[in-house]
Amino acid sequence: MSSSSVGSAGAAINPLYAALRRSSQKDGQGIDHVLARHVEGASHMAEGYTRTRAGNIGVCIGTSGPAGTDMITGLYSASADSIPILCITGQAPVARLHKEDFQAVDIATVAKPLTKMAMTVLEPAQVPGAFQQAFHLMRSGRPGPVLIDLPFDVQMTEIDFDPDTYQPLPVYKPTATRAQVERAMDLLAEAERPLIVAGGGIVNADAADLLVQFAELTGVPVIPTLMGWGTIPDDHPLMVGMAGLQTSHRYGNATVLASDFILGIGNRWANRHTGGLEKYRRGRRFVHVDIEPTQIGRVFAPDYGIVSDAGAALELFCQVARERDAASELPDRSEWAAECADRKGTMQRRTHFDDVPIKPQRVYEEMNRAFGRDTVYVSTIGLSQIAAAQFLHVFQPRHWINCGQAGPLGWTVPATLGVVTADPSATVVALSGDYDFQFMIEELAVGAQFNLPYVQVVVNNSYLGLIRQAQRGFDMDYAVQLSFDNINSPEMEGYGVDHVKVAEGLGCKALRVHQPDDLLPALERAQKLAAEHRVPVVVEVILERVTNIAMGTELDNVTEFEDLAERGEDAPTAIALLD
Ligand SMILES: Cc1ncc(C[n+]2csc(CCOP(=O)(O)OP(=O)(O)O)c2C)c(N)n1
Ligand SMILES: [Mg+2]
Repeated sequence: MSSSSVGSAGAAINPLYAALRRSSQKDGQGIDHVLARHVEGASHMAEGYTRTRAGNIGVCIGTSGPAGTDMITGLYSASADSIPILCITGQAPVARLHKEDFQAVDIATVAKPLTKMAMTVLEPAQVPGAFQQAFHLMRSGRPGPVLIDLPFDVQMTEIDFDPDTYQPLPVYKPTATRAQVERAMDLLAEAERPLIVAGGGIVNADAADLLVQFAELTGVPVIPTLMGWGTIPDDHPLMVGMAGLQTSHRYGNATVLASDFILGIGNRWANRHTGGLEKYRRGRRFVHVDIEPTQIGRVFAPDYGIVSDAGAALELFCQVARERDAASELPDRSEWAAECADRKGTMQRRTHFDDVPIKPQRVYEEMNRAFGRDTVYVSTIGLSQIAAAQFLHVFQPRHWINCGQAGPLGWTVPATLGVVTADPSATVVALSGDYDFQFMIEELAVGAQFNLPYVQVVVNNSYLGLIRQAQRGFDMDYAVQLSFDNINSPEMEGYGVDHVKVAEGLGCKALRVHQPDDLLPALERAQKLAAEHRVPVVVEVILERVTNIAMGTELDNVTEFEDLAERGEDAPTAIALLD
């Protein structure tokens, strides 16, 4: 089997690169390598690679000193979202570590709080054990990243190691007991308006099918979190919306507020999902299932907690539900589910606007038209990402790939390259605001060099839009503008950076759209260009500079800045059509 690594070379990691080179020459059996243009980019590529398929672990490699510190953001983003990546750094020779050698930073200490293990291997004979432990930890319990730091002389030393008899350590995953699941089912049975909150732990456990089975068996509607989006298809009758302050649906929030019980599985009660806890908790009971014992009770004390891998718990939940169903002991939830479905069918936001410059809502409407059910979306943060979660549709797990907790700008391009590397046959569409795109735009060259085709939508409002909107509360518009007169591209009309020229300069194809009716043809053409040239294709959409996207501070006070949908034609690509 061949596997993939990304990174950027440097003197202190050359011995490892020498071994990689020998490995990659082994005719499809070795480890491939993709050379990143920025080492932070390598760390996000590794994340994208991991997030694409169950069992994947992306490996990012850098030299000593600044390469390690560059990758810290990737370690943060990975640990925050429970994503295993292996980060390998070069280091000064062991005898020089205390002497302030060139580029000898104590990266293991720097990385410690962001990893499950961060280790400078001081003895060459410990190298196999360090890697064995790394994979054991990355895969066990709550998954997360590991950093292994290899001093130059440790890399150079020959040791005895027999790969033929090497055995990975068993992976540890706690499992719910039957008694625990029975107890949770009893609490569920006592509720009148129950919901399941489905988190990213279900994606990590590869257990979306079990979630849907359990929801169908019990008839209990599901609210996916942003990290769990796709665990139940958007058009499933029991998918009743996302809840939260930003990346949420009006009907999702209304349904959470109408509920009297929530079974959270593989979720972490993120503050942008719950909003104020007083409002979120009042009038409802909670059961929390999580793989990490110390997550239970971290945000608030649930009425009942179960420490379990989401998949193992859902197996048991399905089993108990099936038995109770056979004994006619399951409550009928059809009226409550119909009420939730009714909200989904009526509480929609308007997307159909003909304005020029284009309003962002229209972009997502056209993306829904252009891209099919199998599309894998990748995004980071900003008004762009928030609106995407409100308006796009996701039908499968791992088809919304997002750094939910950390949200580092610049993540989208490199993470998407990792996704395409992991699944070259997938239809991949990335979405960036102009600022996110500019943070790590140089990685486009990696896509051009290594033939990693995808469609990169850039919604350009020439603003740090989310921060501009947040500054309304301070009555200011300060240091958030990206606009200037570009002396080389007067056609940008004050929007500043000419993303089309930059993308072309980096070896990609690029289109620019000004008119709403040109969006669909441009998105379709971009897909064709990607397939033809096998490089990233950028679609830059010139947006209205100021559009506020719906958000709030509590589930019941989300401000709607635009008109709501009243007729089907106002939101023609919504899942449940009006009229
Ligand atoms: C590294 C980093 N710095 C700052 C932020 C804070 N931040 C979040 S969104 C945002 C603005 C994003 O602008 P853009 O990508 O153009 O998206 P828009 O909101 O305009 O759609 C900023 C500065 C961040 N998330 N990451
Ligand atoms: Mg912007």
